[in-house]
Amino acid sequence: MTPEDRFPGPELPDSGPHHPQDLDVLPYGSYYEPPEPPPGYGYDSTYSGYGGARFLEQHWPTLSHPDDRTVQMVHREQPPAAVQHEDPPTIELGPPLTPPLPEEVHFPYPQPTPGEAPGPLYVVGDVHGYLDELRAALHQQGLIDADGHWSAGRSRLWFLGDFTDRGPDGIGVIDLVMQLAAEAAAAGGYCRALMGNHELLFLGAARYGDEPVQSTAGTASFLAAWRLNGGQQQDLERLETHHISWLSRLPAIALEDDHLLLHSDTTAYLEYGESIAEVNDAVHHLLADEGADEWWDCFRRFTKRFAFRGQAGPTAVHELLGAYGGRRVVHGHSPIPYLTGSTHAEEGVPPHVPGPYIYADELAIAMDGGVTMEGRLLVARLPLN
Ligand SMILES: [Mn+2]
Repeated sequence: MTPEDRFPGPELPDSGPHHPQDLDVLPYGSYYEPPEPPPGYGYDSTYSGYGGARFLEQHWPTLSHPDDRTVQMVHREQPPAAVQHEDPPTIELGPPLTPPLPEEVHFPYPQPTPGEAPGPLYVVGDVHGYLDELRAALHQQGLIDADGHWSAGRSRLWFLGDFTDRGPDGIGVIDLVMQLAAEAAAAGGYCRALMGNHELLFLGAARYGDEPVQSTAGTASFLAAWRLNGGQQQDLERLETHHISWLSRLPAIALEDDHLLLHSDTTAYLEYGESIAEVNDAVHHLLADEGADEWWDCFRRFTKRFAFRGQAGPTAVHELLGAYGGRRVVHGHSPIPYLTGSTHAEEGVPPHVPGPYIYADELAIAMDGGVTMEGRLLVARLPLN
């Protein structure tokens, strides 16, 4: 039994999906927790049974622009210092960690000269409508300026999907990513994005609404499932044709510098093709030509999670790498606090997410810092060591 097979759902109204696998990120605290955790599950040395998982501490500097409104828009409360000291330490396994990120803000980003090699590669985890947090995180990495415009020259930026739902401004997030895609291309770099399961859900809600779809566990509808999974009415009302066109053409997977980028930590991609092009073509064909039932089936498959956890995790990663290439998978979708089982540290205290989470024998990097549960919106430069 895979972890997602045991994934519980909340009590659902009759109009909603009935199958646990149909559900995405559940409300804080309602996730499946192993009834009997493996010895040392968590952060001591026996965690090596889970592949030597570790956090990569991501230190972000305090910006020195006091009049920087982009950053000042973020008003998230930080946990008290005393609590931070009690947070799980970095796993002391494998080689020592090398801080991958410089301590200073790269702003303005140095402009490359023509003929230069491809710019540095960055990835962004799930955004889920948290536009202010996204702007702040991109600015802190020097990828956008204080006005929200691309400032990273030939850098390559990949979003790992899930732009809308739960947070306040999903359409604003899509607008920003589309804008950055144009600006980056003009500067010789690029900004690209993967399709997450919430893109399928959002597009399905817009296209099929309350139309019943055949779920394996009964009748469901995209609109009901979208609302249950954090769909924001104002996003649906602001969704325009050009958004739909852009979202519908996003690739499901991509390969960059030996990193296999995908949204969900699942091997379900293999059910859509034996190569990256096959998978992406299959999804595009499905969105263009197939009906609600096929959309729903695709959404359900790309909502599975946790395939890279546990003892079978590295094998699952190798399945994907063997088919599509690359030496590591980089994914979003499953918030790091859930992957690490650190969601219930203390009542009212946000989960501690020091940075990207490396696990599955160091074959997988998790990038969803759990911004929807007061974690962190992660932007990381690859490779991580
Ligand atoms: Mn997702």
